[in-house]
Amino acid sequence: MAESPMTLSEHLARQQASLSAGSGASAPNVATVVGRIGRVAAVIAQELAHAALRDQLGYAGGSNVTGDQVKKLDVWGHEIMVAALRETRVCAAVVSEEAPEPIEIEEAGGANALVVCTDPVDGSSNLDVNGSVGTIFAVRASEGKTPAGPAALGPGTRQLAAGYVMYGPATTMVYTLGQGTHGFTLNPESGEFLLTHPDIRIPRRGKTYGINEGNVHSWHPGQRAFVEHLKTPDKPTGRPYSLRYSGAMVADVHRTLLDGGLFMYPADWSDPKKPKAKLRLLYEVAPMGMLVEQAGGRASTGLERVLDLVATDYHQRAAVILGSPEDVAMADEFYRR
Ligand code: FDP
Repeated sequence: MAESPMTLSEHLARQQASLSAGSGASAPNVATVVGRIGRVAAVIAQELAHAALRDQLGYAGGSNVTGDQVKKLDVWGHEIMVAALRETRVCAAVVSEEAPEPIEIEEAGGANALVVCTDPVDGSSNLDVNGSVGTIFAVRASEGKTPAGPAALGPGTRQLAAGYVMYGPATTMVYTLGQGTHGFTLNPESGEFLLTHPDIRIPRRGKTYGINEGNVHSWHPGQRAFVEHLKTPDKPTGRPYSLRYSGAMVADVHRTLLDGGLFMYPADWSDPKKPKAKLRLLYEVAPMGMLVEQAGGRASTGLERVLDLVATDYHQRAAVILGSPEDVAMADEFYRR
């Protein structure tokens, strides 16, 4: 009989053991937080499946700090995520898309406490059309600071863990503790995540690109020339690439991780002195950057490595081009020309 797949908790325990053997004093806490996010994700998946039946779709009224109109499920997802992280007693602050300032958790503290940056329900414009949405998170060390929120700032290389959950036909959780990128599928009967995609390796090159091409008028000239290049037929290099775009970052990054190619959300260069990006650095771009790099891919803004970007604001925005290493390198080259 085939061996039963490893559960998320078993996998986290192994990862934690090998981290603790090195310099990972906060490793047990990181594993606790990631495991807890897995449990919340199972509850979110349930709620999403029933949302239309419970009048949970649609807008809550008002907009969040980054100007997006807030949906009822955004608010609900934020509340349940913060409550769950509070229960871990090792998370000292939460930076959430739905809160202007970090939420400080006084019960947790100490040298090995953590800060979690999260977008609890990302891609929420897909909610009302029953499209895929996700949860994105990153874990950083609190550095013993009080308040702990400011420890979320700084470069993405400081992330101790990153991950996402994709609520699609199946619920998938993908995480990294800096030792490879691993994917799990939720067994809805047991409520447990099981290892289905161990050590994901992104293909060196892909065949697809994902981008909101309606914004072509505002792109950097290098971005425009690059997408034109991807669309120009050339059999030996596998062009034209096919366009795949769902409008939910998690779903688009998940496809890119597994199949290769590119997910891009470039900045608006209408005013070249002030390029404006859309996606948020702390709880969208930087965590995805870590996951993709840990799978052998690359994540860039076109001009620099995503993980080197220094966050100085909780809701800072950043451009992103991520995916297969050779494809992202080619994008960077177009930006340099
Ligand atoms: P949404 O606005 O629906 O929350 O986080 C922002 C995000 O979704 C990403 O998930 C997604 O990749 C992107 O915005 C889609 O933006 P466009 O609608 O501008 O293409």
